[in-house]
Amino acid sequence: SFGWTKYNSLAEIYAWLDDILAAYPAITESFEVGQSYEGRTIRGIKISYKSNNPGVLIESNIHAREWITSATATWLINEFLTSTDKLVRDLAENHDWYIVPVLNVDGFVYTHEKDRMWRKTRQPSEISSCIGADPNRNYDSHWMENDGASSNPCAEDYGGPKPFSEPEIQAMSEFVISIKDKINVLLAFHSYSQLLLSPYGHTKEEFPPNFDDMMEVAQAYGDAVESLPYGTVYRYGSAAGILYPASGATIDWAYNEQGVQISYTIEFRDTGRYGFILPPVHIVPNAEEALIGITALLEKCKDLG
Ligand code: 0X9
Ligand code: ZN
Ligand code: ZN
Repeated sequence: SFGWTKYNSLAEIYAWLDDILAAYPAITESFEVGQSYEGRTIRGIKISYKSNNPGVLIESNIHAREWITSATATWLINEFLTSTDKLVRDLAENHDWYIVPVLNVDGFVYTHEKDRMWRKTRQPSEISSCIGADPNRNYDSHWMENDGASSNPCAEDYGGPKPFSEPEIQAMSEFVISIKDKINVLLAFHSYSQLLLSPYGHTKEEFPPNFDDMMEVAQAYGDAVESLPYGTVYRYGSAAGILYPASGATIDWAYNEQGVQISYTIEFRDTGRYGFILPPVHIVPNAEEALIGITALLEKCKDLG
């Protein structure tokens, strides 16, 4: 059964989503991003309390083994619908939320059933017996440039045979394009390392025009997380600058090609002790950090105009 004291399967998440949609029909709407390679439906939920709100898109669990991301995304959905806290209500009601809790559905099921450490999609390669591409290298933005992705189908950061070769990423790109006039913020949930990463991912020699604004926004997130009693610290910078070059990632494509001005990768807990196999006792504290961080981030965006 579904809950936040354990990690849930895709079937449990989708059944819970149906319960939530049935319980809040006036403010929620179900949407389908598309179908995965293995034929699963990639589902999402829109939460909207009123018209003309600025939109926020959350992409979660693009990497299969990063279970804390969908656990956090579902917890946020629940808070946006049920919280009685004034700050949370304001946050929920003054934005339109488009949340995709599990983008890489095939990989996610595979991590539950076969290999907990799987990262990629599950589409076979035509040139190798290795399976899957790194979905966060498959978007059509500086695709396969520099050292930001591998052309080896057996590599964990294989960019795929061509941009948007992975049906999940093709579908997500079409979904983003369909709502891009309604969103000003895109957050891509990942784990782990406790980082806020802005564009660019493909080069550390250049920085986006609004980089200073994005760093202020990131600092607001980090400061908010530090205001909680858990002692968790986030670092921030451009993805290529403080992590490593990664081309063809969601946030870079959204920023570079679709004009989404605030586009962030958030790497959740921890810093490596448990890594991807983060014990379930971390789910709620991590989600609380995400909630207060996102609140501060959006508040700062508003101040910057
Ligand atoms: O490598 C990735 O795709 C992300 N790290 S993870 O450990 N979750 O795999 C970081 C992506 C950030 N880079 C760009 N946005 N370019
Ligand atoms: Zn380029
Ligand atoms: Zn990731």
